[in-house]
Amino acid sequence: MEGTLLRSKLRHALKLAVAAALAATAISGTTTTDAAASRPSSGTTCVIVLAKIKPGENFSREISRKCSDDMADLREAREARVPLVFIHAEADYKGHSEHYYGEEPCDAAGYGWREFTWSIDNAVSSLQVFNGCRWSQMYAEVNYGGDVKYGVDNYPFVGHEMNDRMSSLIVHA
Ligand SMILES: [Ca+2]
Repeated sequence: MEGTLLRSKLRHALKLAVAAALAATAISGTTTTDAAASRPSSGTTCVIVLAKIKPGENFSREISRKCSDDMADLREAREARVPLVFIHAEADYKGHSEHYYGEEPCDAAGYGWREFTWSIDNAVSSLQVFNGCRWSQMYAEVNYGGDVKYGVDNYPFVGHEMNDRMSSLIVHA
């Protein structure tokens, strides 16, 4: 009698374990699929216009953001603005790209990204700088934290130590 009860309990425990394992698989499967689906396609470029860092702040506010597969759609957003930094999800300035423009070229205070948007966070593989934004500080964590790489000029590849890890960035003259 006790043996039967024990077997019954064991079967029940096994069923629960299998159910839990299936649920875990389903959850991780969904998460992976969603993350892959929500990444912009490799041909997509975003043009983002930034304000200068204000006194008392440590990051640049976004004034506008427009994304498209067709660069002609982005012409208006680029006009009358100064290119600052282009970051790309693949090496050699390829893949999904975020093109940051500003109201003015870089000065000593420069521009700061305290937290990359989800579409490029932990994905940057190459970086181009313009208009005096020569010096860069690339951080592995948000809010200018974690490992840092001090850069100068362009990077067709940001290096194995920072590849697909960057979450915040400062550029300045
Ligand atoms: Ca990448």
